[in-house]
Amino acid sequence: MKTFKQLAVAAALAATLPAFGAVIHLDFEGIGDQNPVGNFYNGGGGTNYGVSFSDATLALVDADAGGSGNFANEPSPDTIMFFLDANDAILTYAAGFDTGFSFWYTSSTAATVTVWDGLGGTGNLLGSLDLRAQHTDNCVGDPTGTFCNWTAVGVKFDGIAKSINFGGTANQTGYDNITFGSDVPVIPEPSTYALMALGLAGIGLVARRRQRK
Ligand SMILES: [Ca+2]
Ligand SMILES: [Ca+2]
Ligand SMILES: [Ca+2]
Repeated sequence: MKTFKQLAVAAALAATLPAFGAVIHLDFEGIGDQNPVGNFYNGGGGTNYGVSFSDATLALVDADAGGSGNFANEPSPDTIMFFLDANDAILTYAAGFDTGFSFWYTSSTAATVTVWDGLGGTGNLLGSLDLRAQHTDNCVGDPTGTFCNWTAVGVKFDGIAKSINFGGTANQTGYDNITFGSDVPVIPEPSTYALMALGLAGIGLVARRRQRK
Protein backbone atom coordinates (compact mmCIF):
# COMPACT_ATOMS: atom_id res chain seq x y z
CA MET A 1 0.00 0.00 0.00
CA LYS A 2 1.35 3.42 -0.87
CA THR A 3 1.91 5.91 1.88
CA PHE A 4 0.47 9.38 1.58
CA LYS A 5 3.98 10.70 0.95
CA GLN A 6 4.49 8.30 -1.96
CA LEU A 7 1.12 9.26 -3.41
CA ALA A 8 1.96 12.93 -3.03
CA VAL A 9 5.31 12.41 -4.76
CA ALA A 10 3.64 10.48 -7.59
CA ALA A 11 1.03 13.22 -7.98
CA ALA A 12 3.73 15.90 -8.00
CA LEU A 13 5.70 14.00 -10.66
CA ALA A 14 2.60 13.57 -12.81
CA ALA A 15 1.91 17.28 -12.46
CA THR A 16 5.41 18.27 -13.58
CA LEU A 17 5.52 16.08 -16.68
CA PRO A 18 3.97 17.83 -19.68
CA ALA A 19 0.73 16.48 -21.07
CA PHE A 20 0.94 14.53 -24.32
CA GLY A 21 0.75 16.93 -27.21
CA ALA A 22 2.32 19.76 -25.24
CA VAL A 23 4.91 21.82 -27.08
CA ILE A 24 8.37 21.44 -25.52
CA HIS A 25 11.14 23.94 -26.08
CA LEU A 26 14.83 23.38 -25.23
CA ASP A 27 17.32 26.29 -25.20
CA PHE A 28 20.24 24.55 -23.39
CA GLU A 29 20.82 27.52 -21.08
CA GLY A 30 22.26 26.61 -17.68
CA ILE A 31 23.96 23.34 -18.60
CA GLY A 32 27.46 24.81 -18.72
CA ASP A 33 30.39 24.78 -21.12
CA GLN A 34 31.19 21.37 -22.68
CA ASN A 35 29.05 19.64 -20.08
CA PRO A 36 26.93 16.65 -21.21
CA VAL A 37 23.28 17.53 -21.88
CA GLY A 38 22.45 13.96 -20.77
CA ASN A 39 19.54 14.03 -18.35
CA PHE A 40 19.45 17.81 -17.79
CA TYR A 41 15.84 17.82 -19.14
CA ASN A 42 15.08 14.48 -17.46
CA GLY A 43 15.22 15.47 -13.81
CA GLY A 44 18.90 16.47 -13.89
CA GLY A 45 18.67 20.19 -13.14
CA GLY A 46 16.58 21.74 -15.89
CA THR A 47 12.83 21.53 -16.42
CA ASN A 48 11.90 17.85 -16.24
CA TYR A 49 10.36 17.08 -19.64
CA GLY A 50 11.34 13.40 -19.61
CA VAL A 51 13.79 14.18 -22.46
CA SER A 52 17.27 12.61 -22.48
CA PHE A 53 20.26 12.93 -24.82
CA SER A 54 22.95 10.46 -25.93
CA ASP A 55 26.36 10.55 -24.23
CA ALA A 56 28.07 12.40 -27.09
CA THR A 57 25.72 15.40 -26.77
CA LEU A 58 27.31 18.43 -25.09
CA ALA A 59 26.32 21.98 -24.28
CA LEU A 60 28.65 24.77 -25.43
CA VAL A 61 28.81 28.33 -24.08
CA ASP A 62 29.85 31.24 -26.30
CA ALA A 63 33.48 32.35 -25.75
CA ASP A 64 32.11 35.92 -25.53
CA ALA A 65 30.18 34.78 -22.45
CA GLY A 66 33.12 33.03 -20.78
CA GLY A 67 32.85 29.62 -22.42
CA SER A 68 34.78 27.98 -25.25
CA GLY A 69 32.29 28.29 -28.12
CA ASN A 70 33.40 29.76 -31.46
CA PHE A 71 29.92 30.96 -32.49
CA ALA A 72 27.79 34.11 -32.71
CA ASN A 73 24.17 35.19 -33.06
CA GLU A 74 22.78 32.03 -31.46
CA PRO A 75 18.96 32.31 -31.17
CA SER A 76 18.99 32.01 -27.36
CA PRO A 77 22.24 33.28 -25.80
CA ASP A 78 24.67 32.02 -24.67
CA THR A 79 24.47 28.21 -24.86
CA ILE A 80 23.99 25.80 -27.79
CA MET A 81 24.07 22.01 -28.23
CA PHE A 82 26.66 20.09 -30.29
CA PHE A 83 28.80 16.97 -30.13
CA LEU A 84 32.56 16.35 -30.19
CA ASP A 85 32.85 12.60 -30.58
CA ALA A 86 32.04 10.77 -33.79
CA ASN A 87 28.70 9.63 -32.38
CA ASP A 88 25.63 11.62 -33.30
CA ALA A 89 23.56 13.59 -30.83
CA ILE A 90 20.34 11.64 -30.25
CA LEU A 91 17.35 12.96 -28.31
CA THR A 92 14.94 10.44 -26.76
CA TYR A 93 11.47 11.31 -25.49
CA ALA A 94 9.77 8.07 -24.43
CA ALA A 95 6.35 9.70 -23.95
CA GLY A 96 6.38 10.60 -27.64
CA PHE A 97 5.36 13.72 -29.53
CA ASP A 98 3.33 14.37 -32.65
CA THR A 99 2.69 17.10 -35.26
CA GLY A 100 6.27 18.16 -35.99
CA PHE A 101 9.46 19.69 -34.69
CA SER A 102 11.81 22.55 -35.40
CA PHE A 103 15.20 23.91 -34.41
CA TRP A 104 17.94 26.36 -35.37
CA TYR A 105 21.31 25.20 -36.64
CA THR A 106 24.73 26.40 -37.80
CA SER A 107 26.93 24.04 -39.80
CA SER A 108 30.08 23.95 -41.91
CA THR A 109 28.96 20.67 -43.51
CA ALA A 110 25.78 19.30 -45.07
CA ALA A 111 23.86 17.02 -42.74
CA THR A 112 20.52 15.26 -42.27
CA VAL A 113 18.40 15.26 -39.10
CA THR A 114 15.97 12.35 -38.76
CA VAL A 115 12.87 11.67 -36.63
CA TRP A 116 12.05 8.11 -35.48
CA ASP A 117 9.12 6.32 -33.85
CA GLY A 118 11.43 4.16 -31.69
CA LEU A 119 13.80 5.08 -28.85
CA GLY A 120 17.39 6.17 -29.51
CA GLY A 121 17.05 6.70 -33.28
CA THR A 122 15.45 3.32 -34.07
CA GLY A 123 12.19 2.08 -35.61
CA ASN A 124 10.46 3.74 -38.54
CA LEU A 125 11.66 6.98 -40.10
CA LEU A 126 8.89 9.59 -39.69
CA GLY A 127 10.58 12.64 -41.17
CA SER A 128 13.90 14.22 -42.05
CA LEU A 129 15.45 17.63 -42.55
CA ASP A 130 18.45 18.39 -44.77
CA LEU A 131 20.92 20.93 -43.44
CA ARG A 132 23.32 22.84 -45.64
CA ALA A 133 26.75 24.32 -44.96
CA GLN A 134 25.90 27.95 -44.10
CA HIS A 135 27.86 28.78 -40.95
CA THR A 136 29.58 31.91 -42.30
CA ASP A 137 26.95 33.18 -44.76
CA ASN A 138 26.49 36.94 -44.55
CA CYS A 139 27.17 37.40 -40.88
CA VAL A 140 29.51 39.04 -38.38
CA GLY A 141 29.30 40.30 -34.82
CA ASP A 142 28.34 39.00 -31.34
CA PRO A 143 31.27 40.34 -31.17
CA THR A 144 33.23 37.19 -32.16
CA GLY A 145 32.53 33.69 -33.44
CA THR A 146 33.15 31.94 -36.77
CA PHE A 147 29.86 29.98 -36.74
CA CYS A 148 27.77 33.15 -36.99
CA ASN A 149 24.85 32.24 -39.28
CA TRP A 150 21.84 30.38 -37.86
CA THR A 151 18.91 28.99 -39.85
CA ALA A 152 15.49 27.95 -38.50
CA VAL A 153 14.01 24.79 -39.99
CA GLY A 154 10.94 22.70 -39.20
CA VAL A 155 9.13 19.60 -40.46
CA LYS A 156 5.64 18.13 -40.04
CA PHE A 157 5.17 14.37 -39.74
CA ASP A 158 2.47 11.77 -39.13
CA GLY A 159 2.64 9.36 -36.20
CA ILE A 160 4.23 9.50 -32.76
CA ALA A 161 7.93 10.30 -32.62
CA LYS A 162 10.12 9.10 -29.76
CA SER A 163 13.59 10.15 -30.84
CA ILE A 164 15.54 12.54 -33.05
CA ASN A 165 19.00 11.88 -34.51
CA PHE A 166 20.66 15.26 -35.03
CA GLY A 167 23.29 13.94 -37.40
CA GLY A 168 25.81 16.51 -38.53
CA THR A 169 29.57 16.44 -38.09
CA ALA A 170 31.43 16.40 -34.77
CA ASN A 171 32.50 19.94 -33.78
CA GLN A 172 31.08 21.34 -37.07
CA THR A 173 27.30 21.43 -36.52
CA GLY A 174 25.54 23.26 -33.68
CA TYR A 175 21.87 23.36 -32.63
CA ASP A 176 19.70 25.60 -30.47
CA ASN A 177 16.02 26.34 -29.71
CA ILE A 178 14.78 22.82 -30.31
CA THR A 179 10.98 22.66 -30.26
CA PHE A 180 8.90 19.53 -30.58
CA GLY A 181 5.16 19.15 -30.87
CA SER A 182 5.20 21.98 -33.42
CA ASP A 183 6.94 22.54 -36.75
CA VAL A 184 7.01 26.31 -36.25
CA PRO A 185 10.45 27.53 -35.12
CA VAL A 186 10.66 29.69 -32.01
CA ILE A 187 11.82 33.09 -33.21
CA PRO A 188 14.23 34.81 -30.82
CA GLU A 189 13.87 38.36 -29.61
CA PRO A 190 15.61 40.80 -31.95
CA SER A 191 19.16 41.16 -30.70
CA THR A 192 21.81 43.75 -31.25
CA TYR A 193 24.29 42.50 -33.80
CA ALA A 194 27.47 44.45 -33.14
CA LEU A 195 29.12 45.03 -36.49
CA MET A 196 32.68 44.22 -35.59
CA ALA A 197 35.26 42.34 -37.58
CA LEU A 198 35.56 38.65 -36.85
CA GLY A 199 38.25 38.22 -34.24
CA LEU A 200 38.57 34.46 -34.16
CA ALA A 201 40.20 32.28 -36.77
CA GLY A 202 39.03 28.99 -35.33
CA ILE A 203 37.90 26.19 -37.59
CA GLY A 204 35.61 24.31 -35.20
CA LEU A 205 32.77 25.19 -32.88
CA VAL A 206 35.12 24.92 -29.91
CA ALA A 207 37.50 27.89 -29.73
CA ARG A 208 39.50 26.43 -26.89
CA ARG A 209 39.41 22.75 -26.13
CA ARG A 210 39.12 21.93 -22.47
CA GLN A 211 41.82 19.56 -21.23
CA ARG A 212 40.05 16.27 -20.73
CA LYS A 213 41.22 13.99 -17.97
CA1 LIG B 1 30.24 34.81 -29.83
CA1 LIG C 1 26.51 34.95 -28.38
CA1 LIG D 1 20.52 28.65 -26.30
